[in-house]
Amino acid sequence: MEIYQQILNHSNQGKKQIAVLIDPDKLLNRDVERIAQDASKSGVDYFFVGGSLLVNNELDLCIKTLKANSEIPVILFPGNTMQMSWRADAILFLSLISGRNAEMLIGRHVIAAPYLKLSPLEVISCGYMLVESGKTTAVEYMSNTMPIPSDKMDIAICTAMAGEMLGLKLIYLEAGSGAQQSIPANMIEQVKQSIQIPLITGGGLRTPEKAKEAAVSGSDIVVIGTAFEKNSGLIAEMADAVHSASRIS
Ligand code: 1GP
Repeated sequence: MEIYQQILNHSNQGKKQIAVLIDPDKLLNRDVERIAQDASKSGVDYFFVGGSLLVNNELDLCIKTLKANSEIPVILFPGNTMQMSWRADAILFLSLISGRNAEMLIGRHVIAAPYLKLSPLEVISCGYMLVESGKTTAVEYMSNTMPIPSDKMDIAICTAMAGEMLGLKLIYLEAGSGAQQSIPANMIEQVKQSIQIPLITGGGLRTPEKAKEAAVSGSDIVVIGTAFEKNSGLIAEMADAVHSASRIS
C-alpha cells in the first residue's frame, strides 16, 4: 500500500503513529544502526530523514543502513533540494505555508520537480507550519521566515485550512528540532478540528507523557528525533505512549 494511503487509513481509524526523525549529520552510522534495530522492535511506523543543513554528505549511507536493519518505511524530510535520494520510499514535499518566502513556498519545488518525476519516490505534499517555540530554531533561520506565534490560534487554524484548500495532503505543525517548547496542546486540538487531512506534529518532545499528549490532542503522526540521539532505549516507551493514544474501536 502506498504510504499516504496508510497514513490516511490510520488517521481515519484513530490509530496514532510515531515517526523517528534521523538527522544524518548528528549520528554516527553505528548509532543509525542501533536506532533502526530499536525502532523495529518497538513498532515505530516511519523514519523521517533530513536536517536543516547536512554537512557530511551521509544521507545515502544513512538510508542504506536504515534499510539494512529494518523494514520501516523511510520518508525524506528535506531541509533543502540537495537532500534527495532514490533509496528512500517517499518524500514529504514541504511547502512552508507559515512563511512568506516564495522560495520555500514554491521556488525550490520547481527545481526539484523534474528529479522527483523521474524518481520512484512517492511524493506527498505537505503544508509545513513553523510555530514559535522559545528560541530561534534552525528552520526559522535557514528558511528566513517568521514562525506563527504560539498563542495565535486563529492564524494557525486559518493557515492549516488554507493549506488543505490548496490541495496539500498533510499538515505538519513544527516547533523545530530541539525546541524549548513543543506545540501547545490547544493549538494541536484546534488545528485538528479545522481540517480533514492528517496532522503531523513535532519538535521538543522529550518525554513519553508529552508525546502521548500530542497524540491525544489530535496529532496523527508524532515526530521525535533529538530525544533518541543519545538514548535509543527511549524509543520503545515513546512508541507505546503514542500508540496507546489510539482510539479503540
Ligand atoms: C523536527 O519535529 C522534529 O523536525 C523533531 O524534533 O528533534 O525536537 O524531537 P525533535
